[in-house]
Amino acid sequence: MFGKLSASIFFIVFAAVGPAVGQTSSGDLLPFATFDQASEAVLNDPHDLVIGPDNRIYVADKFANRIAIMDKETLKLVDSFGESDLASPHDVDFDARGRVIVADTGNDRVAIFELRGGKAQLVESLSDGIFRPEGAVAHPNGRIYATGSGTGNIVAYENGKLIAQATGLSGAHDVEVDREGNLWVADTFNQRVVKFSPDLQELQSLNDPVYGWLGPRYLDIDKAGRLVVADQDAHRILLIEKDGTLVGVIGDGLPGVGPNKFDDPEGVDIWGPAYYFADSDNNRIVRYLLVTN
Ligand SMILES: [Ca+2]
Ligand SMILES: [Ca+2]
Repeated sequence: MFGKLSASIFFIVFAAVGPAVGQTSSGDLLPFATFDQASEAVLNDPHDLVIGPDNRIYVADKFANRIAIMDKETLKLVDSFGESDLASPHDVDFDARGRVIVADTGNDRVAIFELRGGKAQLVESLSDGIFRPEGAVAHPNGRIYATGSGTGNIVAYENGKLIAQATGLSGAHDVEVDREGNLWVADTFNQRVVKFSPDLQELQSLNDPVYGWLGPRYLDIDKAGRLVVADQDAHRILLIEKDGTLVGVIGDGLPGVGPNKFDDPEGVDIWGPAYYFADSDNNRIVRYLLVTN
C-alpha cells in the first residue's frame, strides 16, 4: 500500500517537474528539447546553418566572412571556405546538385559554390531585386528563393532569372521550404512568420501576440510540419505546431550562456531528434535533443 502510494506520488511529482512538451497547468511553456552539447566559441557571430549531404554542419559565420564546417557529432570546427569571396554571409543551403547556396549579405548577392575535391569554387551570383539578402534556399522545384532584408522582399530565381517577388517584408531574414513545398519566411521587423506558395502568394501569417515576437530571424520545419523559430531579440526559440499552436519554448527572455540560455540565437537546423542552433553572440553552435516523454 505504502509502496503503491509512494509510486503514485513519485509519478505525480515526476509528471509535474519532468520534461515534457506542452504547457503546465499554470500555462507556462516548457522547453521542447534538452541541452546536449555546445561547441567551443570558435565562430564569430554565426548565423544560419544547414547539415550538408556529407553530414557535416555548414555555418554562415558572419563576421569571419566564411562558411565554417563542423563535425555533426563533436561540434568541432573541421574546415571552412569562402574567405576570399564572402562578406558577412548570413545563410547557407544546398541544392539538389550539391552546390552551396549562400546569402552573401555584404556583397548584395546570393553566391553559389561548387565543392570539388575539398575545394569550393564560386560558380554563380544572383543579385537582381535584392539588397542585403539575409536568407536563401534551394527549392526542390529548381528555383532559388532569397530574402532581401534591405529591400524588404522575397524573390524567386529560375535559371538565374528573377521571375517573381513579394514585398512588404521589413528586414526579412530566413526562408525555408516545408514538406509541401511552401516557403516560410521570418518577417523580422513586422514581428511575424509568414508562409508563401512557390509562386509567392501569402498563405498564412503567424503574428498572434501569444508568440511574443521581438525579432524572429531563422527557422526550420520538421517532418510533421512543425516550425522551430529563433527569436533573436527575445533570446528564445519557439516550437509551433502546423496549425499555429505554440507548444514549447527554450530560453527565458534574457541573454546568457548555459543550458536553456542563449545570447541572440539566430540559426536553426533540425536533424531527426536533434536541433542545432547558432548561439550567435556566444560565438558557438549548440545541440539540443527532442524531449520524448
Ligand atoms: Ca536558411
Ligand atoms: Ca534555417
